[in-house]
Amino acid sequence: MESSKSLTAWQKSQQFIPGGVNSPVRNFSKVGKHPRFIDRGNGSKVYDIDGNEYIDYVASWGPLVLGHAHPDVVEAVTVVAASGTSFGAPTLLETELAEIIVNAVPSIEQVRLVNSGTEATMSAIRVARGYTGRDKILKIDGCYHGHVDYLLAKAGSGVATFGLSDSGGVPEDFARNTLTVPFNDTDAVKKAIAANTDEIACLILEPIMGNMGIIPPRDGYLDALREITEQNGIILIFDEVITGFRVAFGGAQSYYNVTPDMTCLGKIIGGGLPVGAYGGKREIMQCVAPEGDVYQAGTLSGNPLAVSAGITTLKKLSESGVYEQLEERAATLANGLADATQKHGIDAWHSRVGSMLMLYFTSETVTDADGARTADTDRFRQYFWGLLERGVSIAPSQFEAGFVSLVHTEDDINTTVKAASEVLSQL
Ligand code: HOZ
Repeated sequence: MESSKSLTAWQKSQQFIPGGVNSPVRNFSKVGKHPRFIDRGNGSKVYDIDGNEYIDYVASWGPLVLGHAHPDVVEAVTVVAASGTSFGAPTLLETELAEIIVNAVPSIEQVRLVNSGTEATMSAIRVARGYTGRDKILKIDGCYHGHVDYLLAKAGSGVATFGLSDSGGVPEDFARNTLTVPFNDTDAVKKAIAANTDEIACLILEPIMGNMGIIPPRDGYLDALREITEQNGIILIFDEVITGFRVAFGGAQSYYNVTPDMTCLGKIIGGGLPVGAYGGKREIMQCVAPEGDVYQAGTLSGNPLAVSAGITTLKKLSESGVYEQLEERAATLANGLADATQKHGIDAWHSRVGSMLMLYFTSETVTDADGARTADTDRFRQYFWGLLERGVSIAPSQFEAGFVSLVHTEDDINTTVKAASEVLSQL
């Protein structure tokens, strides 16, 4: 497959941008060779600058549940842009998006829009600390909540991809109040709380881990966390930046019927434009300035373009049959991949919740970050390139997620399974 234009583009971008990319995993360094520079996307496909076509399961790392350049999203953004791209003043669109979110997500009575998932988690934790008057926070090994200083300890996504335990540039003091426990382990949570009585402001987690591959919660795990945190006056925060409006219209909390105190959103609610949001019980959100003394602000927060793309996307997702279609297509893909690994005698763990999925190259059952770390990343590298060379694009890391969107056709899924089977037969 010809990729000389991408190679030249990458050589140039590295002169001006660290690693030639604006987010680390994109530079393909953990799978080797060079990244493909994308020219355009349409529906389920992306096209690189050498003219290659790929069936895309990266979906901009989750937001593009309607696929690339959905005509309604493009029209909404175009119409809004013609009236001005930013005002730094309230608009009716912001209330419209907030109302949709409040009506959809069980835990959210009030919501504040920001510009990224990182801002959302950072702000939610500040609010939880302000509300409780406590400093310590509890996070889960392998959960990734953006690049907030004190949340990079034992984080997933790029931190896991590059094998880092945490990030340089974060003073020890900043992470002093971050406690970490394994996923799917309620005893570890109880122990951490017992050792820090009345000191923990919040427990933050991805209810379905989506930055270490895909790791679903065990039956009863989220319910147990709800109970334990409630008993101890700890704010339970679900980071639903990936799962929000992805696994169900009301997110993982409605999928599993467990309501946290606060929720962080991003990705899908911006329809492919930069966005984030955090919300929760009215009483807690009333701590946010100007109602309360917890400060958080942003010049481009509630940006009209992002908000209009988000509203259009969420309206489409509210139509009947949408989540059933995502489930059916993703199940067909996951089953096809499982059959292929079995047929070719490959040790694999297949993980899927709704339209999020991951194939781990391991003989272990993956129920937490340590399980995910047993995966053979060299095998993943070969699998990744085999797929890419056959016109199928997945995230360039074992520790990210694959996303099926509403525009993936049966044909796309069959082509993908056929390509994967060919690749697996050669591993
Ligand atoms: N680390 C994020 C996904 N888990 C974003 C990756 C990117 O956009 O490059």
